[in-house]
Amino acid sequence: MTDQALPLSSDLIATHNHARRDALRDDYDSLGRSLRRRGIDIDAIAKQVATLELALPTWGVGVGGTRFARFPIPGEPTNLDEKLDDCAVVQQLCRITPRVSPHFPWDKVGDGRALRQRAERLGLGFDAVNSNTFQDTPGQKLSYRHGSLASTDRAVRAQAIEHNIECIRLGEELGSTALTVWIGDGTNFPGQQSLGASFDRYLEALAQIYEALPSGWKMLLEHKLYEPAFYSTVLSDWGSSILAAQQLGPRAQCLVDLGHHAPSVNIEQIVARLHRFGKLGGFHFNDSKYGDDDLDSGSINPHQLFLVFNELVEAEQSRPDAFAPAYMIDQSHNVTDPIESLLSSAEAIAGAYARALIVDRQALAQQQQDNDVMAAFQTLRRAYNTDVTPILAMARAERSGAVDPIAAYRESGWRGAKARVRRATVGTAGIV
Ligand SMILES: [Mn+2]
Repeated sequence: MTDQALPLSSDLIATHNHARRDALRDDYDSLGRSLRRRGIDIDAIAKQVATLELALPTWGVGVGGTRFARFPIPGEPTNLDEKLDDCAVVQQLCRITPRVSPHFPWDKVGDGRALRQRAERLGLGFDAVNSNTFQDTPGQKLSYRHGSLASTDRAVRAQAIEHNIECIRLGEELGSTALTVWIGDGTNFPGQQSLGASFDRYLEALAQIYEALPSGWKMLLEHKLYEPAFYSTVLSDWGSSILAAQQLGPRAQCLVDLGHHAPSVNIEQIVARLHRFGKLGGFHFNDSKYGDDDLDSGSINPHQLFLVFNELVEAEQSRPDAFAPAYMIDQSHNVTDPIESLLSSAEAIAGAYARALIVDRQALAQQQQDNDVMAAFQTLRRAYNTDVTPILAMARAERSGAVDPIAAYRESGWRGAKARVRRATVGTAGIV
């Protein structure tokens, strides 16, 4: 075990928690009594909530942007080391984000093992690695302008396959066990490509990457309805995704990003379907109003987040042996301090999980069997209306996290201190 050197002082968090200890105990005990009357053990819920693990994407700690502009803030991370430091701050305060998900080639470093050790000292591990064939990298031989894994050009496909295999090799050095593949391949014009043949080329390329998976690894296929392609996208929906995953084999699974669906699509039902067929491999959390907005989790539609977790908990409890999805926060923080957004999002996701855990599933099953519609709805509604804040705060405090993570972060003065030592970044357009 490597000696840890966490970024924030443990005294700072202890002092923060001490000032809030009595009020938290009061709120927790009060909620505990209320839940006990409903036959629920609050300590068991707190213990289960503490097992939640959300990966942080390395790109999530930088300030994002739109296709119009990016507005940097002083003290934002400028390299992978600094990104890891910021991820470690998030983990230290909330205690449910123990792993980082890197993106290659953005995060490419010479010595993966040294990077892994550095992360371990910060209390972090590595989650799924993400390949990138949706843009060209300086020095790259062939362009992805007309596609990557589904390109009509065999040499371009070979280059994209090789990049994915390289990601797996880098991931092995970091201790990762999954490769997430999202491609931007698709078309902007009817007739631009054969809709059938492009999917065939994609499957053929994926099969070669699948063959290169080390033992114990999974390949996660992330679908997205549109953008950057606006007429057709090769892996556009969960139907295409499960077809691809089923054709590839058991180690290929589907990854659901909340923002990658048509408006109004019932995402919780997709979760249930994918799990039913053993293909629910991962989840990317964010929120949206119009499209793939990458807003903070639970900021627009917290009820949907609850309903998604209701299905995830149902899946977890019904077939625990077949349930190990990789969870990641996948957002673009354009107008907030990214650390604060990640803390707020982790809280929203953990809150949705806690509410789903207190659903009376036995009663719900009986009400569904009896077609007692209103009672079944009220069973879900009662759980959703429960303020679980004290459970989340207690689960954090008991593991040396902060009772109020955003307040503790502000008390630490982290960003201001980093603004004095990190170089200023440039506000280029069009980066997420
Ligand atoms: Mn995503």
